[in-house]
Amino acid sequence: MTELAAVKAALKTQAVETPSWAYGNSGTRFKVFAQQGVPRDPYEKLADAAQVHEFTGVAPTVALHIPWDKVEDYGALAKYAEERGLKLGTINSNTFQDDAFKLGSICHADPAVRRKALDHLLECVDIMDATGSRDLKLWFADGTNYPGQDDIRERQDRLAEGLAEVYDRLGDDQRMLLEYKLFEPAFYTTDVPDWGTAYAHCLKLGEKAQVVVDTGHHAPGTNIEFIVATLLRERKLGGFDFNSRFYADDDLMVGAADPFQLFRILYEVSRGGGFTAGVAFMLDQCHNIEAKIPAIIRSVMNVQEATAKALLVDREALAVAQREGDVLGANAVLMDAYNTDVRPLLGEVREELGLDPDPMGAYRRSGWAEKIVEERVGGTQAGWGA
Ligand code: AOS
Ligand code: ZN
Ligand code: ZN
Repeated sequence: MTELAAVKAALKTQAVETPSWAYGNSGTRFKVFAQQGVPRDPYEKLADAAQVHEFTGVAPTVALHIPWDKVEDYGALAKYAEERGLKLGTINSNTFQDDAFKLGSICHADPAVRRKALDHLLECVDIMDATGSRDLKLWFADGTNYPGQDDIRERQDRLAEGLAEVYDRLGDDQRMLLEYKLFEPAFYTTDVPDWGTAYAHCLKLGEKAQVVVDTGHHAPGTNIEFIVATLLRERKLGGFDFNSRFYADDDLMVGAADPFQLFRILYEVSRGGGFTAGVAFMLDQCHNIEAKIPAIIRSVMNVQEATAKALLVDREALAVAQREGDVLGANAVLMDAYNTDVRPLLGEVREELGLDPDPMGAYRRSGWAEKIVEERVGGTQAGWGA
């Protein structure tokens, strides 16, 4: 049987990185339903992120997005974060909102546009130096909408050339995390559409280049846990952008649409040593109709619950059943863990961390939501849907 103390210890050291953009107003291309009290600048995003970490105890870092979180003094921003128990996390580049990038950024046919995109990526690495961030996350909206629009192969050559230049700029302790996405905003080809393309480029670049699995970036029905197991086995899983989807890249609260899939993914992470192998567990979500901070707290709790269930799988019994070809027995071992109500266990973990066992209720009782509405008038967020 799984040693409960070890499970609790793993749950206490788990870290989920929250995205700065999830605290601000964002939405879909159809509408951003602005909410009162949202952050007006990166500092207020960090103040909100500190609430998530205060009540969950496992959200100590915040991913930044450049230019949405550009500031004059990153040292001051890092200090502000540390004073609230946080650290600045992954730096997310943005080569998808400048008019020049309409036909692509580092895959663009025009070398001048590629240079502009690369200069932005190199600026992001400069910011990593200033914030002490380990990871640069690269998601490229680059692609085409019509057959014949551009040369598929040449775009891969341009991509490889650009990635190599950024890779060479990275410091010894820095990484680039290349994120793939099946489609959107390009609708015919996307230049990094799947795990195989991302993996092939990262393999050529070297060990500081790793793949990011965004759980909303696959065709419906894709077996994501197979991709996770394979990338872990190849030591090329840099991290996750966790969210939920019903149909596309919906960016809903992780675990809300398919908690069983999240459990299967995290089982493969636990099976492949992913909780200790430098895998970044990031959220990448946009909360358009639900209150932001509670939605992020819920997301963190969903990751915790799926992790707890994954860690409770009786590996010895599973291995025996698998070796014996006991199909129903092996499945039952996994389902027993998945069907375990881990909320009491997580309540104990939180109490042992000196936290309220009910993070959501504790946040609601804290009065923070009312405070920020009163203090922050005219919240805005340059970013999704802005
Ligand atoms: C876009 O769909 C991708 O999920 C990106 O990872 C993400 O939204 C972006 O990094 C935000 O900056
Ligand atoms: Zn993402
Ligand atoms: Zn996405």
